Formats: sequence, C-alpha cells, structure tokens
Amino acid sequence: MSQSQNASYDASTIQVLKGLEAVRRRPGMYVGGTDIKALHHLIYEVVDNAIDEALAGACDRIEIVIHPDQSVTVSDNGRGIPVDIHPETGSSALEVVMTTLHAGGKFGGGGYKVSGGLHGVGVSAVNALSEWCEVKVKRGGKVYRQRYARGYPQTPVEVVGKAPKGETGTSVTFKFDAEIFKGGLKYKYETLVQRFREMAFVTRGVTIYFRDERSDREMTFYFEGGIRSFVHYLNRNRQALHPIVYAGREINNISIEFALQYTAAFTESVYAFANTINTIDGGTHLTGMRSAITRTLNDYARKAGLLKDSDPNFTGDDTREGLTAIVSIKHPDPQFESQTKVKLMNPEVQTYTAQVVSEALSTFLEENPSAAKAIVQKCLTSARARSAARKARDLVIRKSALESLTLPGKLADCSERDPSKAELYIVEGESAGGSAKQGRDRHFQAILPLRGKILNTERARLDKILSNNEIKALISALGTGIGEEFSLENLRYHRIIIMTDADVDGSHIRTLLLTFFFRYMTPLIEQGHLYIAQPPLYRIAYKNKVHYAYTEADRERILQEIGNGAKIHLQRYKGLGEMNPQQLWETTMDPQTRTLLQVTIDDAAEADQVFSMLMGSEVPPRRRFIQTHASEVRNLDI
Ligand code: 0RA
Repeated sequence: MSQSQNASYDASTIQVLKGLEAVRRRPGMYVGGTDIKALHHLIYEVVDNAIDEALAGACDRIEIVIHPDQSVTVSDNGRGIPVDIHPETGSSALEVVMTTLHAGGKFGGGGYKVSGGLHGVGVSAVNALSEWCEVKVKRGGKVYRQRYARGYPQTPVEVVGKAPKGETGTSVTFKFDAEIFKGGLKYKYETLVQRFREMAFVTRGVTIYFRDERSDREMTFYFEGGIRSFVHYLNRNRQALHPIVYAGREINNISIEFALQYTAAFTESVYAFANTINTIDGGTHLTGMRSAITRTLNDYARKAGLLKDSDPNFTGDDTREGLTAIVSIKHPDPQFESQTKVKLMNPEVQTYTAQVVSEALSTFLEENPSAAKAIVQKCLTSARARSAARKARDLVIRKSALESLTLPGKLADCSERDPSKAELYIVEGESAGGSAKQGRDRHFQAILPLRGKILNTERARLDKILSNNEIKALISALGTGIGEEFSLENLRYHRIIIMTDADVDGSHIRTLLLTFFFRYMTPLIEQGHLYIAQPPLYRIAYKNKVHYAYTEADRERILQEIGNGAKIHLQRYKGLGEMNPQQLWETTMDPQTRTLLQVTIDDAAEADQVFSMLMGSEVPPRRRFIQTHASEVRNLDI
C-alpha cells in the first residue's frame, strides 16, 4: 500500500520536474518566446487566472503592482488556490497548481466554466520562468505561503498568519528569470495599461488596479457598463448617430454579448474578444456579428422602403463605415487557430452570435425609427461613395497605366535606380522644396515639394483623395499604387522622409501625411520605410563658428558653453525656407549628421484614435490635443 503510494508520488514528482524543465528549455512553446511580448505574457497569464475567478463570480478586485526591481505582484480576492492535501500526490494542492503544467482551472474536476488563459499553461509556467516566486493564499481563516526558485519549491506550504474573517484570495509575486528573458527587458506601462483596460471592459463589475512603482504611476479600471462603456470610450471623440445598441445572452453554456453604435466618422472600429482575449485576427464571433449586421440592415431598409427595388443590397463594407462595435464571447472550450495568431475557430459561435445580434438589432430598429433612419442613411451614403470611388479609382488606374512612365513634373528624381539606396524627401512648400533640390545629393535623394495643405484624409473619402493633385503626385512618385492595389514591391524609394516646418502648420501637414500613409499604405509604415526629418530650431553663430540647436535644451547647452559677454548671433528658424541649401543639407539631409525619426505603428488601434481625434469632425478634442501636446510635436511618432 505505502509502496504503491510512494511509487505514484515518485512518478508524479518526476513528471513535475520534466514539466518545469520543458518550460524552461522551450519557453516559446509556453509563452510565445523570450522577448518583451512574452514577458508581458507572464503577467497576463497570472491575471487571467484571477479573471477566471471573477468570471466564476468569486472575485471583484484584481491588483497588479510592478516593483522597482521588476518583480510583479498580482493579487485577487477570489477563492484562493486550494491548499488541502492532494490525495494522488500527497502534496498540497497549492504546490501542485504552482508546479504542474495545466493544473490550473481543471484541478479538482469541478473547476470553472471558462478559462481566460490563451495558452492555458497556467501560473506554473510563470513560476518555472521566474528566478523566484512567492505565493500567498488566504483561505479558511489562514494565510498560507510557499516560495520557489525557477519553479522548484524552496519551502513547504506554511501557515504564516491569520486571514481576516471571511477574506480569501491569492497573491503571486514573481521575478522573471533574466537568464531566459535576456537583454535588460523592461515591462512597458502603456502596453499593460491597454490590456488591463480591455480586460476590465469585458469583465463587467471587476475593478483592476494597476500600479507601476518604477515610475510611480497608477490606474484603476472599473466599468459599470462593461462593453457598452467600451463603445462609449471608443466614440468619445466621435459624433454618435444614436444610443448604443446592446444585448447579452447565454446559449448552450456560451455567453455572447455585443454593443454597437454608428458615428459620423468614416472609419470602422470593431473589436472581438474571446474569454477576455482580444482576438486581433477575428474569427467566428466577428464573422457572426458582421453578417448579422449587414443582413438585418438590408432586411430593415427593404421593409421600410429605404432601399428601392432597383437598389442593390448593402455590401458588408457599406455597413461598416462609421461603425464602432464590440463582440465578446465566453466559451468553456475556446479553439484558437494557433498560438500566435489570435483567431477564434469554434463554428457554433458564428451561428449563436448572428442570432443574438440579429434579434437585438432588428428589435432596436423597429423600436427606434429615427435611429434606424440615420443608420440606413449612413449606409446609403457609404454605398454611393464606394461606387463613386470605384469609378474614380478605375479612372486613375487606367490613367496611371498610360502615365506609368511619366513621373510627376514637380518631382526632382535621383539618379540611383536601386530603391534600397534611394530616398524621397516630401517637402512642405515650394521655397523649401527649392532649397532642398539645390542642397540634396542628387545621386540618391529625390525631392517632391507639396504645395499648401494636402487633403484632410479622415474627413475626405477615397474618391476625393485620389483626385487631389498633391496626392496623385505622391502616389505616382512612390510607384506602389494605393489601397487594394497597393504593392510594396514597386516602392521606388526605401526611405520616405517627411520634412516640414517646426511650427503648427508643419505639424498639421505632417499629421495629414501620416494619416494618408496610415490609411492607404499601412505596409509601408509597418516595414519601416517612413521617417520624419528633424530640422533645427536655432542657428547660433559665434565668431566664425556655427552651431545648430534642435531642441530648447540644445540651445541652452550651447549658449552656456559659449559663455557670457560673447557676441552671439541667435537666429530662430521659423521655416525650412529660411535655410539656404547648404544649411539645409548640413542640418537635415546629410546622412552623416542628420537625425531621422522612424515612424512605427506600435498599436494601430491607438493610432486610429489619435488620427480621429486630430482629424475628425469634433473640434474641441482636437484643439485640446494639439495644445497639450504642442511641446512634444517634435517627437510625433504614431
Ligand atoms: C485551482 C482551483 C481553484 C482556484 C484556483 C486554482 C485559483 C488560481 C489562481 C491563480 C491566481 N489567482 C487564483 N485564484 C484561484 C478553485 C477554488 C475553489 O473551488 O475553491
């Protein structure tokens, strides 16, 4: 008897060791790598466990604290990890959960209905990848504690105190193992904030408190309205056309909720979540919602006589302009396409989601005729614009086929024909364009001057954008085509550099250009081809030496260095046009001395927000943004 118990104890111990070693040997398999993303994943994995407690109705507060040494504490007021002796292994359940792969939610049979963890490896994988880890559990009036190093228990499960009456919960503190996560990685506050905000939106009623002791910043998220609050938040700078439509239902143990609202904007902001995870590649929940919206709007518009017999049905695209929507499902057994691509695959979810959305949306349309009319009107305008855009685009494409060899007249091209060595400067204004043409190295630097303000691409539509002369010149100079016809292979310059004045107009034009590239040539940004030039703010001449200051701090430093009483000539550059060609070359264009800021898309969703705010039809938020960020515009990086 005791023999066989020993045997099973040994066998399971060996299994535990093997499991922990496997995680340490191949972290990629368990947390998706050893980079910053994987590092954030460690935190998410523990928070997901706490969210599971919240989804089970056992927890309403989660706290995450990053300590100065980059150790992290995640605490919750859930039931607390069980601590009783596990009959098969003879060890505490707490130790089993912390050291055995996949022992999380499934432990004890009953477990929970849904599990948030994408990889579902649980807190044991985090433990295995931590230099040290400490877990404390409040349960049954006591506080239990165990410590680990690289996943191995260093202490038994000990009672270290009394828990206040009725209080339960789990608190995990871990320090990632720098032998595995190499290169001085640091958690990024903004990325974590965004994720916790999303988690709080889709887990209504839970409070998520986040503190970063490294920088003394903190945030608390609590959303009474759940995903309705989410839609409200996304539309905070847009003009809504009607109240938010919402429904939530449970079908066959799968919970489905959605919220939607149309706005006067032209862009679509739709996000899909499965078990609180942002499924960026969509999946069956998203498809279900989209098809239901299109079908329901078509049915309603026909019945209400808003679509005539001769009109074609709205396409999916027609019903997406100005749409802000969230779909969030919770499934006991979610199937994802793969570990990295976040896409929900469960087929039944499509049917159920479509059912929930159709029912709720058609009821809303019946009961709110004026809202219904506004929505259908928006779709009609969008359908008309799309057909106009198609015609305009066909025209442009046909024309550009004829003109494919003719580059725009304003372009001063370079002689280099290898795109990887060629640069294009997009320069604001004819006079600065003139200086740039004279100052450049014509072997590899091409100049395209842009006159005045190009179109505001957020408010304008594709058909208008394509017929704008400045944009046409830009598209044909780049050689890539646009939108669906966009092809990065044909890019004629691998460095595209936006060079504008360091003033408000310059920053506006730069934002317009960034909007255009973001909306219509996204891969060009993603592949790192877009840059912003950094012209100096001041020229400081002293005796026969000239210094350039690129920031106010630069200016202070240079003036200090020169010292008092000196005969200094200080010139503030109000525009690029004030520099002669030689100066422009030295300060802003010479690869040996210039600074370029590379434009990145760190987070398309956040960029979408900034663009709508800067460009959208709502004026006050734009003014506020420009005012509060005026001192930072030099580092505008979307
Ligand atoms: C196993 C079983 C139960 C809860 C947990 C694990 C649990 C894990 C973590 C990790 C962080 N916070 C957590 N909270 C709970 C179910 C407990 C029960 O049924 O009483």
